Amino acid sequence: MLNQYVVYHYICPKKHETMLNVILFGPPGCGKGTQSEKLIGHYGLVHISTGDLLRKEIALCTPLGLEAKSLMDKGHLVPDEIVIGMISGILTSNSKAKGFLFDGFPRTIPQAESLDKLLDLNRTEIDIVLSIQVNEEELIKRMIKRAETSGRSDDANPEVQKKRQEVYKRETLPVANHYKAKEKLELVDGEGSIEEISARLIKVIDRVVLTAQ
Ligand code: B4P
Repeated sequence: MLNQYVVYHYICPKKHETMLNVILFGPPGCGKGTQSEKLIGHYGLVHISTGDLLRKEIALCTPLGLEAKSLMDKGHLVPDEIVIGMISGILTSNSKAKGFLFDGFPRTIPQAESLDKLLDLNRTEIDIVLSIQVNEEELIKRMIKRAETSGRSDDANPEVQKKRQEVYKRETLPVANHYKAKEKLELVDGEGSIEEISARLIKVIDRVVLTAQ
């Protein structure tokens, strides 16, 4: 019995205690991208936005970008294999990071399960999932405003925006329950000024994660 214990701890050394891995979760337009900018600066994390990564591929007209564009323009999600492949590469090439801020990922249960496995391989895990709560009327207002300046083809069309909200409810909302079952989910009010919301997010991270260390 003692030998088994020793072997287990030799093969499975402790998790990286100092890493901080955060998921920003919520519907399209809730402010994930906006708040990510604040949090990565505050905690020194590597920012992983699957939306930004896909838009870079689109700008470069890569085969992946062309496939992604046709789906994103209709309000659909990009296939899990593509997105998981992108994340896996970034985790590997940032193995010395202080932690990661996942923005817009995972968006489906298979993506969440793959992320958990990838982090486990790197002897780390998700510390906290911050679910940004914004009512639908406010979301629509923000998206209309963003469409005026973003140049994003998926922002311009109200039908596409509606589709994205439907896809969110059907495919992405279950991800919240996945992390709720692991006691990682925290709901945060996403209405008010950008600074007020950042302060709320930081307060929750500090309370839940840093005091637990
Ligand atoms: P994303 O790029 O993730 O975009 P988003 O969900 O629309 O926006 P976000 O929540 O970041 O809102 P933002 O801060 O901009 O995804 C785009 C598409 O890529 C998806 O539809 C999908 O097709 C594809 N995709 C991405 N990840 C994928 C994945 N994992 N799997 C499959 N497909 C994937 O805020 C919105 C607006 O509100 C901004 O204009 C901002 O200025 C404003 N705002 C923010 N906070 C505010 C506040 N407090 N008050 C007033 N306005 C505010």
